[in-house]
Amino acid sequence: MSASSVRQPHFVPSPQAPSVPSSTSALAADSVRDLVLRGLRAQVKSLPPSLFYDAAGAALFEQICELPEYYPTRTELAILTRCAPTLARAAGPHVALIEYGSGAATKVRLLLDQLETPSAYVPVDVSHEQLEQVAAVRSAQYPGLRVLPVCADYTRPLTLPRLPDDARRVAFFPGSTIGNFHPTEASAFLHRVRHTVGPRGGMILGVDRRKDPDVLHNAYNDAAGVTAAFNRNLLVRMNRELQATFDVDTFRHVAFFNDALSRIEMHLESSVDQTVHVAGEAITFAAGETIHTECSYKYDEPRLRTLVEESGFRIEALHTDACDWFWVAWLTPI
Ligand code: AVJ
Repeated sequence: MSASSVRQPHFVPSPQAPSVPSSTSALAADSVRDLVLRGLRAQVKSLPPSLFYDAAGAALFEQICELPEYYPTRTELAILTRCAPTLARAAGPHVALIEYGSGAATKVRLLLDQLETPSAYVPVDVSHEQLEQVAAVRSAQYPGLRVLPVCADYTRPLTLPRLPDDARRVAFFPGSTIGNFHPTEASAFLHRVRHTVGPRGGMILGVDRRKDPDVLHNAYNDAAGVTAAFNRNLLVRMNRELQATFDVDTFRHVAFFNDALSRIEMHLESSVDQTVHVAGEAITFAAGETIHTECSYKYDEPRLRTLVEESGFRIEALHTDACDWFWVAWLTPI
């Protein structure tokens, strides 16, 4: 085991929390409270999707990925399996691979197995526990690979550890998580990635495509109710972490395709007029009022091209599946 090459996670200080203790996630308790209260005080209530991923939420998401209706994970895996050799050839030798939102870091193996002498792997994630485990396991599996975990919320600017000077920096952002960003935020994020990888860099980006609305609808309204549980877990989390008083049974999981904005929207809809307390603050709901918990944008080629090009990248290759449901895009700086 080459455990010596695993460094301690590199914590990114934020203005509110100058040092993040190693026992917690990158989202400190006070920033969770601030995010939640800001979202629930607003005229139109919303919560950021990054809050889904506490330990229970991360486990529910792993279950979602196995659902028959949830096509993105297996579709992207099929594309990556087929195209990893092509992607690895395009990326070249001595790559420093930076994965945004590494989670269980399963997909990255397909790339690491094909890359020619990869020099570093930088998993970035908010979940400290998962990050440490991933770092230890991947480091043991790939002797000679420098594993440099970063515990951070990548939706905000972050500082990376020092990488080998000769390494080509390649960002890996699979899972179509780019879909969680509104188009302007998505382009700001890609622009930051472009800056991070530099003029010789590259990016491998997973993108969910526009498709039959029924297929989309079913993927977010699974028969087993796992997506509903994932959505409602936000309420459970607030009850536990913020002394909130949500009666989970009075909130309904709602997910639909908004065609005009080309996105799936997830909401939690209150079935009654009620007042809930969150971190000591009263929040009122009218019957039928919702908390908007997630957007998942679906791209067509013109929308993707616009996004990529306004961010300083160009589309070098678009790899897709037999159903044309998903893309793995290889991007290089303009
Ligand atoms: C992790 C953002 C890609 O948008 O499909 C799955 C999250 N939400 N089911 C998605 C999710 C509901 C997922 N992403």
